[in-house]
Amino acid sequence: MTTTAPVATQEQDAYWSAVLAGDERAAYDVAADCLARGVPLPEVLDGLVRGSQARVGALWAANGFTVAQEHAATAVSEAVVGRLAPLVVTPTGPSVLVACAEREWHALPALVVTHTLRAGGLRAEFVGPSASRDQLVARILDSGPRAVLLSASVASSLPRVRRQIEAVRGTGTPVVVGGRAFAGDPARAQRLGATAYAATAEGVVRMMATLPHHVTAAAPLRTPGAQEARSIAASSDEVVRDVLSDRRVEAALGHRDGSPDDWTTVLATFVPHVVDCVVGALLVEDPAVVTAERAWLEEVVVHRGGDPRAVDAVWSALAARLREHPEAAQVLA
Ligand code: B12
Repeated sequence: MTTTAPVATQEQDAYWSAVLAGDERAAYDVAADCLARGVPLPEVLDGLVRGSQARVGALWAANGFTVAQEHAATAVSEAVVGRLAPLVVTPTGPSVLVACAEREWHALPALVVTHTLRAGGLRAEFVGPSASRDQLVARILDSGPRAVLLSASVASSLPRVRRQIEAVRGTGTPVVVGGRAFAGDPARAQRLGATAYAATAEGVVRMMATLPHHVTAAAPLRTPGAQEARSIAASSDEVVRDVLSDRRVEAALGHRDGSPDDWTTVLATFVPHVVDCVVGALLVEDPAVVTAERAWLEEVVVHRGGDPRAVDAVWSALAARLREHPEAAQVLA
């Protein structure tokens, strides 16, 4: 890699203006100019794409962006990443598969990871968001990668990351996990049975030589929390339905106008995510998974003119619904 020439603030601003204008061509030009003046691809992706997506996330949370604007901004960066990719030298190193957990729709983080790995010399293949276990195992058997990398952005994906880890380890392939769902904590990865955790794609490139060539099947999770997690996950649709029809929650949400940006819609659509976060917290033995989500959700509701006590109502209804699960009750306390 060449000497680091960081992305300049003016370039970040120009990229952000292009994203706001939905101008994919202008956004690409900024990124291509950075590459042309010697900024390495990983830095271009980090400074422009990750930087811009962080602003998107902050704006959405503060009610400065609608869901539609969030999608439009993400689409610009996805297109830019796709167009930049062929500009990088074709790698010849070990091959790796990059995948998202089932129902994990944050493709852009995994895409950025894929291209950063390629820039680091690995032959990385991205199998797309929400990869099913069958699809993933079939691809592993076809291509025999040196390792599988799983990306999870939402904490509610942690239970399905576990399922993917079981599937990947069943093929004997090492599995490295990363993404915001881990909140930088390797213990979460270890409790799920991953071979390793990496915070960045560069970290994966560095650890490649030390990864085992063959791993054994994942041992079953036997903690009391894991047992509860299985039972809650098996009835999660019912749990969500019961929470949404709880009188406290119905009263707190009141009349709902159905708009995707209305706080009542936002809160109601988050209930499945919260239930899966509880399951995830039990598996990784970390209540912070749930407390972090609650604090953020309160902020989201308040910024939309809603009453934060509505979030309390969801938590109380969920705690009441899960009262026969002592570990879950502790996580929600
Ligand atoms: C865009 C976006 C979406 C888009 C995604 C579209 C797409 N095509 O990707 C849509 C609208 C679909 C979406 C939906 C949701 N989202 Co969203 N989303 C975001 C947002 C704003 C940007 C994500 C992004 O593109 N990041 C850019 C990449 C480049 O950066 P990154 O994520 O940090 O990834 C880097 C590292 O984490 C690491 N990395 C990532 N994966 C891996 C894997 C490995 C192996 C390694 C080594 C490293 C690694 O390297 C990456 C590159 O540098 C984030 C906020 C944010 N600041 O990131 C929220 C965010 C991820 N979303 C969030 C939530 C809650 C949701 C929803 C549940 C909301 C809802 N109720 O509908 C759903 C869940 C959908 C699902 N099941 O997947 C939360 C997650 C909180 C949590 N921990 O649970 C976030 C963090 C918002 C927040 N709280 O601030 N979202």
